[in-house]
Amino acid sequence: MPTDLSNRWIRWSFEPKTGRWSYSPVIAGGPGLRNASMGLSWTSGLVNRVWPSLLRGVDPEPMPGDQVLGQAAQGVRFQCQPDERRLQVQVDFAMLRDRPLLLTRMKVHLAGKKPVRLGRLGFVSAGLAHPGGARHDWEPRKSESADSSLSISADRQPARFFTNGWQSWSYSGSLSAADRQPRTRLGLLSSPIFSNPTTGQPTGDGHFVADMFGVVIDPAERSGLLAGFVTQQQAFGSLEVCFGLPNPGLRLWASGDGYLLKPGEAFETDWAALGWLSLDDVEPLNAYLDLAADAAHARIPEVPPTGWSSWYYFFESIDRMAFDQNLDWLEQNREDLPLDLVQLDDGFQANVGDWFRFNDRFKDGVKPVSRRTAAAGMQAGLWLAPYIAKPRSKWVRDHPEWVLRRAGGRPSNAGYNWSTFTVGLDPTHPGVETAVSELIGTAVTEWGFRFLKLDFLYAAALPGRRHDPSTTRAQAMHKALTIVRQAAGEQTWLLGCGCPLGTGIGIFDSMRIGPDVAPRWKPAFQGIEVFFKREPSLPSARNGLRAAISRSMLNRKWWLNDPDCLILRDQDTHLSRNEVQTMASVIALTAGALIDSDDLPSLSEERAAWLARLLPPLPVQARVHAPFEQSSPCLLTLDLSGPVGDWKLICLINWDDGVRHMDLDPGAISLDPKASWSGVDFWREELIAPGRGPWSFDVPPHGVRLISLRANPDSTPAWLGDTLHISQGLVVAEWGTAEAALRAGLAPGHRAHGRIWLALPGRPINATLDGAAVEFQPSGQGVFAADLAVDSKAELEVRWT
Ligand code: 9PG
Repeated sequence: MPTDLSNRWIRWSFEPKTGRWSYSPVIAGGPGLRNASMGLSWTSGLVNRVWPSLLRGVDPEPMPGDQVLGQAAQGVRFQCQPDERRLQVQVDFAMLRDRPLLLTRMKVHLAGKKPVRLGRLGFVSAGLAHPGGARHDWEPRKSESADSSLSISADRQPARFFTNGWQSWSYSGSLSAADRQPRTRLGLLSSPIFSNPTTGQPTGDGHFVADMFGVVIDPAERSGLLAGFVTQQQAFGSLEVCFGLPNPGLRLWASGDGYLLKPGEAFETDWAALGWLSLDDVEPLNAYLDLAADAAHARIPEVPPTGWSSWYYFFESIDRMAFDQNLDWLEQNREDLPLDLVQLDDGFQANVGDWFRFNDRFKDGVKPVSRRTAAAGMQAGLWLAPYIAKPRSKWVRDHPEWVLRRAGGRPSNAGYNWSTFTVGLDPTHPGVETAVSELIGTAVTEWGFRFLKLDFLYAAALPGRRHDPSTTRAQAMHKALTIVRQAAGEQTWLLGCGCPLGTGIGIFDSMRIGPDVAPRWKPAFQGIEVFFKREPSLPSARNGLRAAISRSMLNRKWWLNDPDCLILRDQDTHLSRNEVQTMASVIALTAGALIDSDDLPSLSEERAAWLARLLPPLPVQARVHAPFEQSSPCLLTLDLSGPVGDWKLICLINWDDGVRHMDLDPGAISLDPKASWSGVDFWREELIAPGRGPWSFDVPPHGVRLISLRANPDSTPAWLGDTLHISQGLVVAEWGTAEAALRAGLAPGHRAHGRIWLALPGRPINATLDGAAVEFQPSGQGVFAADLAVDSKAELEVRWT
């Protein structure tokens, strides 16, 4: 267990007597290096004292320079004594001046003559003690100084852990100390897909792991400890936390993956980061997320993609005719639904691993696909999975040496998909590099796609022997992604999918941040839910939407989030009307990519109208409430403002299978409890009558209540809400009132229809939209509603008595 401080770890312990944390670096495979320990005191995020006093055997030096990762920093360096193999470890600790984070990294240098293979590089291994007191203060309160146990597991509100999953599809979210780490029960069919083998999959209660970063949460103290890695380009980082008393613990390590360290050479890890955070900050992870973004030069496009994908209706059976019919529909309906991107997914290629030939459904290849899409005024997108292959594919048969293999020569298992066990390709092999570069280059320049969805990328990071034995899996992954970015060019939009997250920062413009959605709420296999419904990463609307929320903080920090597609149809689906509304609400409010995946020509008028109401995408994402305290957060809020004033969008989500009664307290969403509020229920198209709150809502199973609230104005007229656009007010671009009249410039940006609600001082007597009469009906309490059909721009005039 974690507190068992074997000699494979850096030892991290808290000394109650001195109030100091100490580190003893020990490197995997080597015997104990001399003890080196230090104490750090941290107040308000600034270094105020570093004690080099507890050192035994090692003299710390000041770390050269005053910057780390481009940030002002101050640090110390420990050069540990070489062991008998003349393997020498250097450990740096640095504190950033402007961000409340402690950074540490390790460098291993081999002076001896015999090569060494690197195992785990341990950074932290400790029983976890919460020092209490101010949240950036690493010194104990005097009264608590004897307590070095896990004081955060207070009975009232037990500790929690936020886990970040290995790749796009892996489970992420907050877990309580009584939970177990979510994992697949499909064993070798799926584990290689969803989990990092060097992270492990614990099975006990309160025993958790995370990839790249995680947060230990103390709900009672409203604080948390972030532990993770800033970049993932050198060695994949893992975090393990165990809440089991009496031996709670935490460890953080980087995986050397058997990297062959040659005489005279050195290996350096990515920087790890540790920091206390406050749950009451609007985004507690910002310091860490920003640092990681800066360190890897994150790409954050201004505008999220809107579009259509072939996958979630046609799946692999997409053909040219179906594609063209959808494209034609988009062209014909452009005035109502101006979507930018048309993305052909899996199903055109001869085989996964045979990309330069096409199947019978795409006899003429995909060039006509991009050409027709461009002619229709849209951006063409193509799906490719360059680092995974089916075992009988051309690439594998022609080049068995490209395949990642285990020691005995058997291919590493990339998981079961497309009715077979798949294999991963070795990006350190020059043949793979050439082939993938050629594929990507051809797709962009020859086939004409400036948007590529690159899928199953984790397969490049499978464990296995590599052509270059002096490569960790993270370095191989980073190489794989650098190859595709270089081949695609800077101008191509790259969407990462099935990708180990950290390595994708700086490469991808958008990133899938959750499991696949599906036209059903819970996962199933061939229609059977029984055994599969609890699977955390199998395709299902629930799994996809939960991740869209739990990873929403990554949006516009590391890339634009891709929450996966909207499935809006009311036939060929198991999704209920409520479930579809939840999907539309969550995908729109998290404000990442907005891609529909239905057969558009067969979409009902109602569902096409729902899609139109999500366009254009919201300019900012909603705030997720209690993301670290709830495994399935159920409240999103978004503050908006425009010419009609300020308002708040509120989305209550019911993840349960039965109706849930949910109370909404004005204070909890920062509304003045003394003011009177009114608004509109978007999906029910109903007025929320003026009142003070608290409000109670019955939220249907797997459904939402999406409402706007605005302070009742002292003087009317006022815009109370609308169903023209999900924002309930952003369509109003101009707003002017005179004595007994108002003029509103409406600019939905496309043809839109819906209802509006106005609070008026008198009964409307004359209302027009671009000169044509509009009829208002009273909704009570001085509110009047009208149905409008607006061209991309229109002027509304209302006069009253
Ligand atoms: C195409 C699809 C779509 C989809 C991708 C990806 O075996 N699996 O666990 C598994 C997970 C996801 C998956 C396929 C298989 O879907 O996310 O959008 O592009 O590939 O094949």
